[in-house]
Amino acid sequence: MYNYIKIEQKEAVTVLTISAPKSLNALNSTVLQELGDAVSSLAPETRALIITGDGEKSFVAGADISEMANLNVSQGQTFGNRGAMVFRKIETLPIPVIAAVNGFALGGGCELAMACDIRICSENAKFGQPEVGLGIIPGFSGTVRLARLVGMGMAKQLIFTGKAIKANEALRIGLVNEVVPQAELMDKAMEIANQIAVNAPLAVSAAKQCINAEYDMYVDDAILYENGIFGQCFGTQDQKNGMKAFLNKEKVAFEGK
Ligand code: CO8
Repeated sequence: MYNYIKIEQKEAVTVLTISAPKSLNALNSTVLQELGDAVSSLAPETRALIITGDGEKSFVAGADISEMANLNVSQGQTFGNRGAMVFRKIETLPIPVIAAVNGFALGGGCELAMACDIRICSENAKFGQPEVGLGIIPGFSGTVRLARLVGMGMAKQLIFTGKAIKANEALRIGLVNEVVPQAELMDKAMEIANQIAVNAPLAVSAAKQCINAEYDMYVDDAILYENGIFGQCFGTQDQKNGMKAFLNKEKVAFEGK
C-alpha cells in the first residue's frame, strides 16, 4: 500500500517503520506524504503508535538533501511546511507516539523524534541538527521543539554548531528518555506501548491533550484548563468501570467509552 512505510499491527499497538534504505530513510516529499497518510489512517483499535526506521543504522537521516538542493524561497517554504504539518499531526494525535530511534536522527530525523511524545533510542543512535552546515535552518519545527525539550542554551549550541551527539549525551540532556542496546529497542518500545495500552484510552488521550496545551499557558489558565478536562473524565464509562473495579479488587478492560 505504501512505498516507504511499513505498518504492523500488534494488538492495540501499531508499529510504523520508515523505509527508504538507499538514503538512510531520508524524508522526501513522497515519504512525508505517506507518513501523513499512514498516521491519519491508523486502525481504530490502536492505543499507542511506535515510529522507527528500517535497518540498524538510521532512524531518519534528515530531509532529502537531493530534493532540497535546487529549491527557491517559496518552494523551500512549501517543503518545510509539508514536513512541519505532518509532524504536528503526529504531535497532536489522540494517542501516544513513541519514537524508537535506531540510529541516525539528524535534521528532519531529530525533528520527527521530537514531535513524538516519548523517545527511546539504541546505543548507536546519534542526534543532531546539522542544517546550518547546509545553509538552512531546522525547518520541520526543530527551532520550536528543541529548546522546549532541552532548554534554550543547549538547543542553541546544538543548532549553531550542527554537531551530532551520541545516545548517552542525548539521555543526559533529556532529549531521550532511555538508551538500550539495539537488539532490545523494539521490545522496550513495545513494553512502554503496552503499559500505555492497558490504561483508559480516553484518559490517556485527555492527559496528552492537557500536557501539550498547558505547556505554553500561563499557570492559572493551565490549572483551569486541566480542571475542565479532568471533570469531563467523569462523563466516561471508563471512569465508572475503572473505579468500580478498583473498589471491588477486580481487573478492568477499558473500552474507550
Ligand atoms: N538526504 C538525501 N540522501 C541522504 C541523506 C539525506 N538527508 N542522508 C544520507 N543520504 C544518502 C547518501 O547520499 C548516500 O547515498 P549514495 O549511496 O547514493 O551516495 C546514502 O544515503 C548513504 O549515506 P552515506 O554514504 O553518507 O553514509 P555514511 O554512513 O557515510 O554517513 C550520515 C551517514 C552521517 C548520516 C551521512 O549520510 C549524512 O551526513 N547525511 C546527511 C545528514 C544531514 O545533514 N541531515 C539533515 C538534512 S537537512 C534537514 O533535515 C532539514 C529538515 C528541515 C527541512 C526544511 C525544508 C526547507
